[in-house]
Amino acid sequence: MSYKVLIANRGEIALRAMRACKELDIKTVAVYSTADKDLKHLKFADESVCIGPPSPSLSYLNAAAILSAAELTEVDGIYPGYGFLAEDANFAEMCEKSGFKFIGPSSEIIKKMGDKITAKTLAEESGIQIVPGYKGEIPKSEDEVKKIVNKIGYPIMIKATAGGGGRGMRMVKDESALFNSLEITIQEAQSAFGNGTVYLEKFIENPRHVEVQVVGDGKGQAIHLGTRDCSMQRKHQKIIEEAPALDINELALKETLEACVSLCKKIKYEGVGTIEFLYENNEFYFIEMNTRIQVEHPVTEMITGYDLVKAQLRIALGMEIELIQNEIDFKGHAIECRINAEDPITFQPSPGLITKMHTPGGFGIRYDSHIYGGYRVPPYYDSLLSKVITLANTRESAIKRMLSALDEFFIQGIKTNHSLHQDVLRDKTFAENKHTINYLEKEFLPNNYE
Ligand code: MV4
Repeated sequence: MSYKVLIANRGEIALRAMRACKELDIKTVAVYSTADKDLKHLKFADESVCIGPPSPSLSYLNAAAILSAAELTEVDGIYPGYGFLAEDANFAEMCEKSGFKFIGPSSEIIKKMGDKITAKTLAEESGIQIVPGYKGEIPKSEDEVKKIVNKIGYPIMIKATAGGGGRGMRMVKDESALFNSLEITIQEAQSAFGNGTVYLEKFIENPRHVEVQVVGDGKGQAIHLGTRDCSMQRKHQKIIEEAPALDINELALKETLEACVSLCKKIKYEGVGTIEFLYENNEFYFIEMNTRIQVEHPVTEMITGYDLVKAQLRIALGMEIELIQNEIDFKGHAIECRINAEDPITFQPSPGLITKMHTPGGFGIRYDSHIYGGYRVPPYYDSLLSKVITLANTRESAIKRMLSALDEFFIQGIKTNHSLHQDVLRDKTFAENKHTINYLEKEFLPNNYE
């Protein structure tokens, strides 16, 4: 049986998917916007189809254009990657109805996890600890609302059920701001998502961001691939990720990993997924589940030797898949640095021509990127250029190896955040693994903090 897949994405993840397809003897169709005709993966695709002008809404987010390309090239499945249409339940449903396999969970599961109240309820039912709060209907009576919030205790977070990834949420310090914040959050959610439903949570003040990688076969079998720590971030953009998350309470970890697998078994989860937590004072608190491959998936691959993108393709196309928890061994520590085309101080995007570059390599170093000398970074998309990943026996040696990799790595012609990475990797708080989600913005970069 020979398969053909359309890769509905661009940049490094399109190249990552292309490489996985080749290893599995899957034929590939690349789609690209007019701004992306020089993308590296197009050179390796069996076919490529231009799907529209540079604007994402007219190309990579244009479901009709992508489905037309799929019809034209008669593919079996569509690989969404991350971003763009990867968690769009309507797109997944359109794929299903047009006879193309959406490479990921069913549209029904994407929809359920996209509704954060439903996701929290499913997680809770599987024994996952959730952030304490209130997910019922907000009562009309102000006194009743006050009672609910006083029981949670200030500060609280108001979150839109249709939000996620930092969108549609607001922190409330005390009762004086409560009703105004509620009204604004509901209004904004209504206009941004067409759904004004909100829920309330205790505000977790200074947590780490720890996530669990899961894989399900869609038939009730599921495994976890351990944790990642993604606490080093700015404005919801992760900059460094690592696996596994260290200094985690052993019992809480064991219970959380088991409950994550239970959730996947219960909903017959298909494909790869990430269950996100806030971690503070030895406790995990579920926040949301992402139903896609994530940018930081390589750190998990490095410590397990398990190819997550190949797993996505195999599961979706009904190929044989080995899914036994006992076969997963965790070895060493992996770190990923995201190199972005941006000013290292102002964080302004810096697109343009890469005049000259040199990539890192060597023992324990992985380099995932679509860029090359002479490539022009277009201004229309995400600024991610390259992911440098190191694997070593310990966290300390993985950091050392990363510093050595970054020493070799240069990009000329555009600005990148290369120097920010070097500075963070040499930071004492980072070295001691004491940073939380607030560290980069509030302590490391206080002058840039707004
Ligand atoms: C929170 C929180 C504190 N308390 N919820 C931001 C993204 C979305 N996934 C959830 N987010 C948060 N939810 C409660 N109850 C703090 C954040 C948060 C955050 C979470 C993970 C990684 C980075 C973050 C940066 C700012 C705020």
